[in-house]
Amino acid sequence: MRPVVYLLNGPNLNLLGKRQPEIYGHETLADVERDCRALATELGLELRFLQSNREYEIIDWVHEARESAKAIVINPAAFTHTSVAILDALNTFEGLVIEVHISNVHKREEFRHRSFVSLRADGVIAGLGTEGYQFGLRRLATLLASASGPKK
Ligand code: DHK
Repeated sequence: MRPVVYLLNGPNLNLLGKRQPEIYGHETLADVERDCRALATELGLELRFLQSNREYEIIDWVHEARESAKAIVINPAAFTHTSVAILDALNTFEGLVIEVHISNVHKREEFRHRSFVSLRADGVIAGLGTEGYQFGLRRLATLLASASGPKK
């Protein structure tokens, strides 16, 4: 069975491509989903690609992932900097967590420098554009393969 990976996107990322393209680029979320799905197939991962503007929905998806997923890639967007609740949810998840930011949050306003989610993340990617999601998936595939041992 292919390992399940949840890829979660937070608020306003549904507007990717239209929203401040000078910061977040011209690719839409549908473009990102298409590319991530193609890569996940290549890497042998089963992808659940989700986006919500509602904090509780992201928390519910993390709870869902507890039951079925080996890893979570999460761009919590603005919730990165505010949500103890998402951090608490991620702390109940036993698999790998990769945090992705499209922009380099450290080059931006000070309030974006702090991430609650980084207190749990196994890896953090920032400022590599929407390609960051793909780097995250590649890294997970490597880690999951080494965790499952050599193939018989
Ligand atoms: C996306 C957002 O919506 C912001 O609130 C974060 C993040 C940065 C990103 O770079 O993907 O501060």
